[in-house]
Amino acid sequence: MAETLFVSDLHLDESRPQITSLFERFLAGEARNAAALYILGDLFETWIGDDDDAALPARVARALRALADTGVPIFFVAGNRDFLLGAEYAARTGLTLLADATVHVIASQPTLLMHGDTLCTDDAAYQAFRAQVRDDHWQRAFLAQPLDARRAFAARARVGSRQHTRATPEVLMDVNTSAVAAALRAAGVHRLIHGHTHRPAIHRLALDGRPAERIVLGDWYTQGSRLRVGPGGRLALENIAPTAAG
Ligand SMILES: [Mn+2]
Repeated sequence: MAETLFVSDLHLDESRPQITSLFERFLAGEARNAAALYILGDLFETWIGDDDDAALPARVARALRALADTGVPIFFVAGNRDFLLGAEYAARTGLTLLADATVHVIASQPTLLMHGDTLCTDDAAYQAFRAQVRDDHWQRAFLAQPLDARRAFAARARVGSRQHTRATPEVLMDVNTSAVAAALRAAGVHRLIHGHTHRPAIHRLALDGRPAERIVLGDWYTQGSRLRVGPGGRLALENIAPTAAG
């Protein structure tokens, strides 16, 4: 029986070609045997629109399409970097777009799937920024700008994000435990899988007197990382070593 695979926070970028290669090998290798692949946000470091004519989106589209064409379903939840990834790129690659906080039954267990940024409720500055850029009017106005202007905005946003990360206490950048409990309760489930914080772990917790789990996926800055869920629900959260060939 096939496993279900979860990844997030690859932050694919022209500056880390070896990570793009690692992801291509993952898609052409172990992902071929998966029951499904879930990408829970921040696949790309930046996303300025599906009409971006840069080389990286096209390269990644070819690799995703090759996997989709073998019949492996690929699901995508947007992250805080690639929330503008839309229907056009999904059609090109074979991705199925999911709303944040979707429940899918994984290995017989209803599982809440999120990027994770909405759980970081202690970071008020980020949540204000998020509300702005997730607004329909803001997005339409942004996407109406020429590609060069959008690239310049994305570059400024990255600098701002780095400064914010440096200036914000670690504890504020992690999930809020009340927000986690509220999300699980609202969904009526006892298992949550998310990314975003780059703090890979399997947390066991108690929710209203019942055991629950929160699985945090790892980032792909210097290596790969993925969660495997076996048909019986067994969890394996592991790194994928980069190869010297890059
Ligand atoms: Mn993120």
